[in-house]
Amino acid sequence: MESYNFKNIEEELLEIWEKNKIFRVKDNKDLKKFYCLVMFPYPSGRIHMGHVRNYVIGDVIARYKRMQGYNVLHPIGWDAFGLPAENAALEKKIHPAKWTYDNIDYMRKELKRLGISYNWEREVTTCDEEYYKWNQWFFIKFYEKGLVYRKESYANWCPKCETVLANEQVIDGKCWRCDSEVEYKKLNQWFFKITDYAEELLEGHNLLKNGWPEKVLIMQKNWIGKSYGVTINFKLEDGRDFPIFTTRPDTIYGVTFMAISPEHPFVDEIVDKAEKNLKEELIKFLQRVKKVNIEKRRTGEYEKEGIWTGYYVINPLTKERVPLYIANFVLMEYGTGAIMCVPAHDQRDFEFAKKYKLPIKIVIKPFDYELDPEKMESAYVDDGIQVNSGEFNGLPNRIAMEKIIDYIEANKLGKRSINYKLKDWLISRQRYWGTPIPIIYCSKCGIVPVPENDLPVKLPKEVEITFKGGSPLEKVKEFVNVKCPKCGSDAKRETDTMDTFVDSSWYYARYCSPDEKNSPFNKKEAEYWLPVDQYIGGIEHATMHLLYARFFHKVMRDLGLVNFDEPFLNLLTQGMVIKDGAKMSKSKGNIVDPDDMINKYGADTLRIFILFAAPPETELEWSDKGIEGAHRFVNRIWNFIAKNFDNIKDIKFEIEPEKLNNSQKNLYIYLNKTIKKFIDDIEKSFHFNTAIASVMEFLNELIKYDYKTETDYKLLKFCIKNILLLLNPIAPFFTERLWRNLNFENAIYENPFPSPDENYLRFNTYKMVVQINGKLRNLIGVEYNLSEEEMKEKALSDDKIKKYIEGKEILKIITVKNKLVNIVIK
Ligand code: ANZ
Ligand code: ZN
Repeated sequence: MESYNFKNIEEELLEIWEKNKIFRVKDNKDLKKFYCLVMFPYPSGRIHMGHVRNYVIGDVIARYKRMQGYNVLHPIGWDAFGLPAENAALEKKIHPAKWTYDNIDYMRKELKRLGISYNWEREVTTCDEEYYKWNQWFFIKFYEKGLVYRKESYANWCPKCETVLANEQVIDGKCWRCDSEVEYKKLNQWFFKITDYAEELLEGHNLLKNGWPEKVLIMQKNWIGKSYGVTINFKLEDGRDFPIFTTRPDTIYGVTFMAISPEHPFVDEIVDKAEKNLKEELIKFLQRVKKVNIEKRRTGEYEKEGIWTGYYVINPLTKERVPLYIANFVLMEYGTGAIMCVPAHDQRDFEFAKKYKLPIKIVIKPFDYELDPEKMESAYVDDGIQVNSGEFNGLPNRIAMEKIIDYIEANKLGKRSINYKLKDWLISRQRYWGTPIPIIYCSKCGIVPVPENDLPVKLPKEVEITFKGGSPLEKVKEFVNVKCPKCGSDAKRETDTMDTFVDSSWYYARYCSPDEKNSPFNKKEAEYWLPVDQYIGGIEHATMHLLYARFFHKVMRDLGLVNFDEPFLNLLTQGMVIKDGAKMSKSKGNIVDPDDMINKYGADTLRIFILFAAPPETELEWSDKGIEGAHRFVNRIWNFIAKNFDNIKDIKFEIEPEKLNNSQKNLYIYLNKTIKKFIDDIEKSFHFNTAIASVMEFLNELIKYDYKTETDYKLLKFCIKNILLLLNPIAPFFTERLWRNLNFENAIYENPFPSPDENYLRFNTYKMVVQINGKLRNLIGVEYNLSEEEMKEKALSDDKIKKYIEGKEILKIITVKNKLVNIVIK
């Protein structure tokens, strides 16, 4: 047999696969289906190791399921709109479209070289008109359902470049290009009403709790941020209502001041009516606070500041009169934009009270010690007993809470309410390389959606990308000027494009029928293929993408396009690939390029290394030794087969296990145990690393065995056949080459995945000798072929042995396979 030449093998097989289109789905809806989806890449230029990991994991699952008889949909596409293409256009003077499609062509080749078994004929590219047309269609459907609206909202604005900046273009509060101080500007922008689905997005987690990682569900839950509380009507001194939202009504007797957001509508009145000195101070304060990036204000990474307004507010329970502040930590977008402040029991209020010398009044006393407001260094936020709280004194605060709420509701001072942190999804981008928002502004008819028949609103090709003077589309007159579809008078197009997260919110459905002309996807195809059985991608998409896609799915359901509730039944989030302890990045100079590795070791080796180095969900540390180890493993299998090739190539075999002698039987059992472990590791949690390790161990046994008789060789060939089948999803090239060399029946991937012979899953037992310092102390009955670890564990957990070693220090433990364990103690 020839020696291992991965380059020839991989090139030759790629050609055969491509020619025969072997990974195409079968057009037979009676077959049981499996939809294996990987998060599609942004075509940035080259595949990186993170992609390799994601896509290799997906490929192994797809190939494994195919061999188990499923009709597998394993598609790929390109998340192709986005800002980097515009950066490239500016820097390199290439059109964003050319840059994008060139990158796609290059990356497609790279993915093919990795041997990923995609259904290439179903490729979807989001910047194609046939794709983004449906983004626009969805926008209009959402609009008709009242799920889209336009609102003035703040955006990052660079005064010098005269353009809106995305959050990632604001670096330390400055424009990434010209370093000017970024300002905050109010613009009319479009929103998707995801908040209408907040409750359902939470409830849907019940369907996902077995299939999704718990941490992703927790991240989504926190992101949605449901809070149970009360809206309480405080009063201004003139009797006007002043509603606030609180989750801690039990602290209402401890309110010593109130605060409103700088954006609160009442602020205008306060400024208007203030006398001269205060007015000036207020205006200065507001100007300063409103410059702080809203993200920073949301996360609280800034010094808490406020200013007294001159107003007082009356507490409806105590009738006390407390001062009203404008405070930068109060957000207009949450609750009512106004809060009651309890410095003794809320940390932010505590810091604020210290800074402005406001009183601290304790109303919840810890169960076992006294608090002294003078000496407190932080707020007491835990449970306790109610004090200074009128008729509620002496009650545990959780009980007082319910009673206080009942009292408030009974006396019409407020009512129970629920708030969500989740905000509506701002989809407007003042950029070129995205889906044009299909809206027309007519001076007579107002906002007019583009009629369905006029879709797609095509992105004009001729455009100048300058990052100056507003959105690029605004300057394309032929695009902007249009006749109103309703009344025919002169009108203007919306020039914003959509957030690219819209594109990725439904792409998985498009793969079911990528050429569908009359709707975003064909209903019958979708009924067969959806939901996605296994989704694989990065944890960084836990909130935005995975929440947006779930939202989209629910709207598609309410539009009658699908008839089930959740799009992704199972989710696997793979860990990062790191090198020298850090994420691979250009700036750190620690990038390992997948292409280089394929040139040096072949795709099979790279795939094995990626899967063997760590279980999928944890971080994977790149190691040159590791990839060499993987390469040796492939060579070891190859060379072992080459060495025995002449002895086994013509053997036709049928194994009759009951006729095997003892050592043959042992080998046969070993094989079955290996198959069982391999399948268990994959089925339980895709632990390919331990699955591969068990094949490595088995290979060692196989190599050690002394082959003499014809049955020995028959058995060897049988074992090799199974090893090749087990490893085929993981390393598809060399296993297929060897399969062909050995003339096994059919193409390797057309064979069923091995399953263990249930009658041969336990080794015979023997009496394992356990010595302590060389002296025989016990004989324990155990199975043959335990690993070193297993032998030690059996010895150490034996009751008799435990007595001997109790309280002694174990210096070392020596094992002799299938024979003895010697424990050396001090
Ligand atoms: C008084 C109080 C006392 C509060 C106490 C907490 C502890 P979550 O759980 O996140 O919903 N709050 C309400 N609206 C706000 C806004 N627009 N901007 C900033 N803070 C706001 O938090 C609810 C609590 O956050 C509310 O309960 C309110 O402070 C504050 F010992 O009211 B609390
Ligand atoms: Zn009109």
